[in-house]
Amino acid sequence: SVDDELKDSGSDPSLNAKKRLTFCVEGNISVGKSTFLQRIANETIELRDLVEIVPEPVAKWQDIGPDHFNILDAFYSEPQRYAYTFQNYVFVTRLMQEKESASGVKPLRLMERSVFSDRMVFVRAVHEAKWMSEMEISIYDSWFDPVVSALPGLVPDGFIYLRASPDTCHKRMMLRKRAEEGGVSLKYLQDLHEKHESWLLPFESGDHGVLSVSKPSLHMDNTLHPDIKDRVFYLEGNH
Ligand code: DCP
Repeated sequence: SVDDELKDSGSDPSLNAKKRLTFCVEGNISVGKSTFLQRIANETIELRDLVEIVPEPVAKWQDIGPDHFNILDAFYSEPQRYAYTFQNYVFVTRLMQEKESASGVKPLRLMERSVFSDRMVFVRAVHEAKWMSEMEISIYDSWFDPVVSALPGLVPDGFIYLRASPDTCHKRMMLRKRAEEGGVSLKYLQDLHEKHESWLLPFESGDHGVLSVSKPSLHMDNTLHPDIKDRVFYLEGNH
C-alpha cells in the first residue's frame, strides 16, 4: 500500500528519493485540481513535509520569451492553427517541470496532470474537433512513446482522478474567468469529460468511496505504461 511504501522510506533522504512515489492529479478544466493541490501544500500541516506539489506549467504557456507570447491564448483564438504547436509545447514544459522537481526528497510527489492526459484527453479531443490534422496527430503519436520511454520520470505510480460533471466544471470556469478560456463551450467540457471517463474509468463504476482504488480489471489504452494500469484513485466531489 501507499502507507507501507511511505513508512518504508524512513528518514534517510537518499532512500526517500529512491522510494518516492509520484501521483498525477487529473480531471476536467476547472474541476479544482490546483485548489486540491494548494490545500495539501498550504493547509495540511501534517502533509506539507511529506508531499511535494508540482503545479501545471500554465504560467509557462502564458508568457513565452522576451516578447511574452501567450500560446494558451493563441490556441483558443486559432485552434486549428495552434493546437499541435500548443500540445507540443505542453509536453516540453511538463518535461522541464518534471526535471525541476526530480531531485526533491519528500516521499510523495503530486503533479498536476500528466503527459498521459495530454495525449488521451486533449490531443484526442482537438483531433476529433478537426483542430489537429491527420498528419499532426501522426507526428505526435510517432514521438510520444519513444520519448516517454526514454524519460521514466514522466511515468507516475498512479493517478488521482478528481471527478465532477461537465456542468459543474463549466460553472466553476465561468466564475474563475481565465481570460483565455472565454470561448470554451460546455460541449468542449463534455467532450473532455467523456475522454477522462473512458481513459480512467472504462468499467461500470458502482459505488466508490471518497478515495478508493479502482478495480483490477481496469483496462486502459495500451499507450499507457503497463505498470500503472491498476493504479487509479478517484475523488468525487459535489456534482
Ligand atoms: N490544456 C490543453 N491541453 C492540455 C492541457 C491543458 O488545452 N494538454 C488547457 C485547458 C485549460 C488550460 O490548459 O484551458 C489549463 O487546463 P487544466 O484543466 O489542466 O487546468 P485548470 O487550471 O483548468 O485546472 P483546475 O481548475 O482543476 O485547477
